[in-house]
Amino acid sequence: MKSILITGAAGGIGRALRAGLTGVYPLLRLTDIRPITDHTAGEECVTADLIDFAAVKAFMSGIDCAVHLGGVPKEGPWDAILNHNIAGAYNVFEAARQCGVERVIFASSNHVIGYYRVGKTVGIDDPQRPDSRYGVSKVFGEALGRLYVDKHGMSVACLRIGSFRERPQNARQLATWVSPRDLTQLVRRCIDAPHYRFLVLYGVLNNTRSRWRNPHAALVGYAPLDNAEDYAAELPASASHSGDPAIAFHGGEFCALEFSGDIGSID
Ligand code: 15L
Repeated sequence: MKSILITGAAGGIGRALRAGLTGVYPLLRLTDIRPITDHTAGEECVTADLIDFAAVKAFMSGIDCAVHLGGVPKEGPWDAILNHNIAGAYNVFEAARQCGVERVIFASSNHVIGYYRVGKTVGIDDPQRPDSRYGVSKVFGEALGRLYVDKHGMSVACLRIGSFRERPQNARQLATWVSPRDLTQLVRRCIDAPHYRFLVLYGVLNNTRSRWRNPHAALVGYAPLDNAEDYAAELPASASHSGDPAIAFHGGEFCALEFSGDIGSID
């Protein structure tokens, strides 16, 4: 892979990836709805809205591997999720197909499986249980990936990213934290790995308290270096309110947002 595209490159994950990928590949094309003006040698910057298919197709031209981070990074109003995450993801996959892009790495999220109880370890074959409109948009993106692999022979990796932070900030993140250097390693492994069809990987560390099985990690050679446990002593102990959706389920606060269901009936 020689020409790499990052959508959503001005965001937090985008900036970290940019730092780790610049100079590694002959071309790194960065795109975002916000202008990026400080490009260096080997980087190209394109300001574009993912809703604009012609613009997406233009920045996709000549790319070998697209890393799709763009969109709303948390729960949001339906219009925003529909446009930026759902239509945006469609435009990225479809433009990639039309431009002959070999591989797409899709930034999915742990919120596709948010409504599993924290006592259950979740793998990649468990049915998705999104916890938000945002989570639904990531389920949609993963389904698009599967479609473009089966129908068009594309190579796709979906990364169910956990809590991307410099360091874990609360008890939940002792299970869900992913550090900038390890997420960068995961993306590089997914770019560089020899041909694969469809992978689903948790973007998480080997956290001692991890709740996610990550069988495809070994396939791409992802070997995380950090472990949230190193910070456990600095963080308050986890509360045990089984009646609080923010604590009972994998998705944390996203599960509690707008919640009006019956927590006891969620198995
Ligand atoms: C995500 O997918 C979000 O983008 C981020 O804002 C965090 O909330 C993270 O998940 C998480 O679960 O901690």
